[in-house]
Amino acid sequence: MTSAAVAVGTAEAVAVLTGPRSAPLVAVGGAVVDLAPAPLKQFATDVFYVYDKIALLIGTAVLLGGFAALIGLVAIRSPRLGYAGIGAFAVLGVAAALTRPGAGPAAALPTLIGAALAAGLLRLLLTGPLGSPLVRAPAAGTPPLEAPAVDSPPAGVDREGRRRFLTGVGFALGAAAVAGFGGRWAATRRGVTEARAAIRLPAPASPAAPVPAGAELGVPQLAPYVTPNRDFYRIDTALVVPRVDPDGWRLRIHGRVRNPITLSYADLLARPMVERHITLACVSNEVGGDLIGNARWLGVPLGPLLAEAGPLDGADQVVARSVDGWTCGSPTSVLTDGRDALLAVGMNGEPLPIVHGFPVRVVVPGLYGYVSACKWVVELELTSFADFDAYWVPRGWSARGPVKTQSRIDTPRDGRPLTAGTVTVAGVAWAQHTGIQRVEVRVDDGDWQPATLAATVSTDTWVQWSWRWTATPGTHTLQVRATDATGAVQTAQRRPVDPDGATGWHTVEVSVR
Ligand SMILES: Nc1nc2c(c(=O)[nH]1)N[C@H]1C(S)=C(S)[C@@H](COP(=O)(O)O)O[C@H]1N2
Ligand SMILES: [Mo]
Repeated sequence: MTSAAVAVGTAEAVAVLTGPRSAPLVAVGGAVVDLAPAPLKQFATDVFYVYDKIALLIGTAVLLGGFAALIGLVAIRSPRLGYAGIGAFAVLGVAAALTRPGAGPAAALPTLIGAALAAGLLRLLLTGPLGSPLVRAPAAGTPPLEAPAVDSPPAGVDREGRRRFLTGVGFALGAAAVAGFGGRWAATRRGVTEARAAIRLPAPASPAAPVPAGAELGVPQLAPYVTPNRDFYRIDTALVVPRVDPDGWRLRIHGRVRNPITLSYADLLARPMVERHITLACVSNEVGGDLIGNARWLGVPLGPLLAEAGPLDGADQVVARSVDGWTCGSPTSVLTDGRDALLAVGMNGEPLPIVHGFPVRVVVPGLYGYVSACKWVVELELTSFADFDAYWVPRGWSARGPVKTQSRIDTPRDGRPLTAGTVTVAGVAWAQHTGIQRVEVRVDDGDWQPATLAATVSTDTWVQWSWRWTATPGTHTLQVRATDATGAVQTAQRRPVDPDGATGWHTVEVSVR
């Protein structure tokens, strides 16, 4: 157990040098994430929600700890099996680290060094100067029958030995903790935060349309028209947030193109920038859920860049690849139809926050994030839908993910006690790149009542709506539905988030006194 703590702790420290994703906990955890069957992953996500990553790391640590305790017990009986156990741990860790996307041979180092130290420590504990009381060999000349029992060293004789043993163990555990947590801390602090803080983003050649005063209804509990960065939802598979240095960053546009292009961060910033409000939504957003946000993005339009690369015939999919190997695929036709599909570098007036994809990510109005919004993007590969399935597709999600028209009631909240009289019912509705024409509310299956729509800057964002209700005492059900700009009414049919986005009307129950 102590040896394993030392192994993992040391490995975490070494991983500072070889990159956080080569640390054994992260590597094994990452492999677990990628290999886990979709339903299991969905279960884990449902149960732990945003804590699933922490839970996975803790779970992996507990597993390793249990394994280590086992090695320890075995080692007392047979040191050779103990070393074999450490060897097995090393093979597992190295295999996980080396098979992570983008891993070089150096990725094996943290685990190897950690395991070597663990083996050395095991040796010390078993035979060395720490003088383990557990496997004390009978003194020469002592008849075997009088040998001390393995689990109860005789009092007095071995008290000193045991004290030294426990001190050694405590010291090793402490050092392992310092190395492990220190390594993790250094790994997350280094460099990139400073690089991000030093960036001065250029002014956009085409600035965002100012948000009209009428976009914000100012109703308490109603989601603000523009979501502050700190409140913006976060979804990704990254156990450790990738920390990409903008100086070393390159974007490769390649695959089925006439003219492959490689861009540096400086190349990107030198191109004419546009700034647009775009509402990003997650396909996993339940009806009434909050995995959606609206931000002002600064970036380079993708359409002209792709045109320069010159997609070849049949290249109907653009696969964006993240530095951590995650991929998503968007239809080439969507990225080149003139909408503001962006390689974004700025979010609400600052460089992209690290968790939202610093230094560069993709944002496409009208597509769910899992088929478009690649964070920490380093590659755009032109291919076809027939030839390549992006990350979530083999895991049961649809290859195409246009956003579905949806509406949400933000106030009153479900189950909220209200006082009879005038109650403001309000929320948001979205149909990115199509636009919302109408929002209606109904009470207890009564007639649909038209809500008032707030202003927006474009069809690429959500819109706030409100409706004044004269509430009467009793329990009531409120429902909302939206109609998009083409006249299509949001479907009542309840469908789950998989494979391509939830449908149904958001419904809340309130009791009025
Ligand atoms: N590299 C990477 N990019 C990613 C993902 C991911 O797992 N890895 N998840 C996508 C999904 S499913 C969504 S909904 C959006 C969320 O972006 P946000 O975290 O900035 O809100 O990021 C997308 N980009
Ligand atoms: Mo998502």
